[in-house]
Amino acid sequence: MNSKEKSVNDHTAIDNERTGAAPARADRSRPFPVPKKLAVINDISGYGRCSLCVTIPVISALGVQCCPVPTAVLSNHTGFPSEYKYDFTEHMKPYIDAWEQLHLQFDGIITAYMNYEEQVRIAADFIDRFRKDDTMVFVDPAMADHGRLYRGFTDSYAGYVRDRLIRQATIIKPNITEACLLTGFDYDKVKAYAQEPRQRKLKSCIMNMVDELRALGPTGIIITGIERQDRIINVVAEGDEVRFISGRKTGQSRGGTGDIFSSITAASVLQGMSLEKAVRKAAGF
Ligand code: PXL
Repeated sequence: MNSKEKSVNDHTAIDNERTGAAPARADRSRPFPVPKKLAVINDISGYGRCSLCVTIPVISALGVQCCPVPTAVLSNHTGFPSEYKYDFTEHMKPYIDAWEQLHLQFDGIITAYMNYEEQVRIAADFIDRFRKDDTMVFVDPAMADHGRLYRGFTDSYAGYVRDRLIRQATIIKPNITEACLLTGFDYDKVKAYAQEPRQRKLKSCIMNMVDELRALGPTGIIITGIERQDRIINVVAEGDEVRFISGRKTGQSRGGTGDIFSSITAASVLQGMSLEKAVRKAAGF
């Protein structure tokens, strides 16, 4: 192949990537499956089965192309007593600019673990630049669990995520700690309600929380990890419907559960599954 032919072919490949069109093939009778593309803004934690290390294989296994935007490279997640971290903030902008030069577009965008408010700003800008009319924007606030912020996060981070990301989202997936931080509800009170024999107070409190989150803009709201005796309740709100999905608790909760949950839910919705069914699938994994 001469160099001119090669450059034309390279362009065709880029155009096909961008538009989702099937490349020219000798046999046009067989359909060419073009995977949906999901950009994922998250860190790489080498040890601890979380973030991009689980997101990439899970999304790929579901037949969706995962396109990572790394926020940092860590030796392990911050649930361990210490870690080495290489922050990627200053590289995110040129990395994203390079994608824009190729006119890439995505069927879905997931935002997850970020460390700094500057990264939240970059993620919000990424959504503005890369979303199409029908792009699903899936926001996992990824900042806290079990009533506490992850190490390294400041109290102001929740407000920043709410104003910059939740307002742009199609679907959000806070765990119950993050939902409390985003809405100002008292985590300990919700936890106590969840232990009461009757669920009336718990449900009324969660419904108020859902209303507050819905008022910010997202049409799909998933609140995960409400522990009630030996069960875990996940809440799914879509349109006016709110469902409480209860499943058996299996073993201890581990870091990275949220990333797997987001990956399965987002990839399944992109493949045409209803939000409720996608959440049931993710919860059963
Ligand atoms: O998925 C949660 C997560 C992701 N990335 C890092 C984390 C955590 C949770 O602790 O520390 C670096």
